[in-house]
Amino acid sequence: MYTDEMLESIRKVEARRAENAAAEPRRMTADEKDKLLETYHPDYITEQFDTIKIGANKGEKAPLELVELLQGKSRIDPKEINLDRIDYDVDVLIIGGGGAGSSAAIEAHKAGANVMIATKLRIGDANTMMAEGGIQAADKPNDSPAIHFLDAFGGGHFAAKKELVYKLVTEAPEAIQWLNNLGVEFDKDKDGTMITTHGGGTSRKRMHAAKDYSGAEIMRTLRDEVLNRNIPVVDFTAAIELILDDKGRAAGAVLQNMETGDILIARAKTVIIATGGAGRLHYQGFPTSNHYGATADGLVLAYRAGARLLYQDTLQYHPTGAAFPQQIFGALVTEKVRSLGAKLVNADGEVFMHPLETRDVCAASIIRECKAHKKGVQTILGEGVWLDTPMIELKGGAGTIEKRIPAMLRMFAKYDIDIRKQPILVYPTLHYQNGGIDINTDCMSSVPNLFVAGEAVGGIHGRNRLMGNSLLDIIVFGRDAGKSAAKTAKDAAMGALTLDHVNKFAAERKNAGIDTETLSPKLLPTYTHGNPRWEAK
Ligand code: MEZ
Repeated sequence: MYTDEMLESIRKVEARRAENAAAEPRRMTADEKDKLLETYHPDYITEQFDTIKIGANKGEKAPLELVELLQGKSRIDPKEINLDRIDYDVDVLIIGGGGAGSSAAIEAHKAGANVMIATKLRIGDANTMMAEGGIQAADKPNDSPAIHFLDAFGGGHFAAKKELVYKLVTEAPEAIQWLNNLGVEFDKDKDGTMITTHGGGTSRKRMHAAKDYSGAEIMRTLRDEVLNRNIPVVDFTAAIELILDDKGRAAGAVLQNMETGDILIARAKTVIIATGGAGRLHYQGFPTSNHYGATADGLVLAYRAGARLLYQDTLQYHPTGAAFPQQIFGALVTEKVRSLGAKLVNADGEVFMHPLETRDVCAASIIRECKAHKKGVQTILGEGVWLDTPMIELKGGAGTIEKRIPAMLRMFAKYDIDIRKQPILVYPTLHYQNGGIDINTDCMSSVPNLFVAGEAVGGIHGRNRLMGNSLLDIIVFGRDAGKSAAKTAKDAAMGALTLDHVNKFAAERKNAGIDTETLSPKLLPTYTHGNPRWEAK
């Protein structure tokens, strides 16, 4: 499968493999990291950002693609929407059917609420499903939530909201037990002890995994639980605008059937946004590891309703997206590959960094190796560096790859690349939205009765998330959002439904001289448009 030039470079990698495997690359100093990030991390390319002109974050910066959507035109004309014709009437409306939405639905249902999930694709079509390497929790004797806190807070450049990190790490061990009891098949030793490994930026081994299908296994379990509880899931139905009541509280959503284009009204005492990330906006032209639905819809809906965003200007580029072959360009190569012993090496077979630096540092380091040091390997679509996977079996013994990362083995085997024998080519891929909607510890946004969970939240991870803290946050914050929303719904008063905020936002657009025609929320990536089956009317 590899080209002759690639094979020539692989020979250099092989020649140094034993020496590289034994080496312990040094960690960068804080100053070195700062300089590296400023020079090579995509978050620092100023011309890729614009100033937001309207709404709660007016005057702050965000990526160009997001600004266009945040300031976009509504898909509805409020005059044409009949808010008296209610199609769904529930206590808790959950927008999004991934891990956070499902966890929220389970807890809200357990609390006795009448709950419904609306999702523009199907339940489980979400970034949760795509997560591979694992979920963090400090539940081993040599670890503690306090140490987990320091790792996560430091890894996020001390920018996270401390109270949210506290919640994340202190509720983590219970989250693992909850998943285990629901039936997630975590990797365990013969005596039943959970196997844990390191991730980038972790000072203890606290990554719990189900091989390299961790997200899929968690999503399978959550989906079963939602379906077993007979929680209604309205699929292929997108939320295209939130509905507020006359006191400014969230009170439902305008939904649109993705096939027929029909408009439906969901009235709800509380609403939870769990719409996930934004990788399919392909910021700065990067490929993505994300699911097709990741188009920042929740941020747009909440913003138009008046909610504040936090750290909307920071994205995570996973260091190891597949750079070759082109059929899997941008697909996730889990960090677990590095946790198990594979190192990153350049075209000359030289190790150029510690493989478990935090993700932003690691991604910037790969970009520098290719762009500045010119030590990348060229492909049709760009370039990459080697992730020397055969090192894993040098360290862990024959059979480790098949046992611990079978998904990786299969993904590359389809293209005649045996990762046990040959390295793989990687380059950063757009993976995660570090920022999102600002919430308090009850998961409520600045709009009353509007809750948020999962990747749509900003502030849990500061300006950089560590591996495995996202599968964790969808469970911790998903469950808590479900509980809080159900509790609030119990004695929530609801006034008259209104879409006045949509008119107000349109007026703000006009006053700011914004006359773009871009409709938002985006719902689907640009390249699905033109396909009549998927184009929302
Ligand atoms: O948390 C993640 O993003 C994750 C587990 C990804 C991975 O490398 O597997």
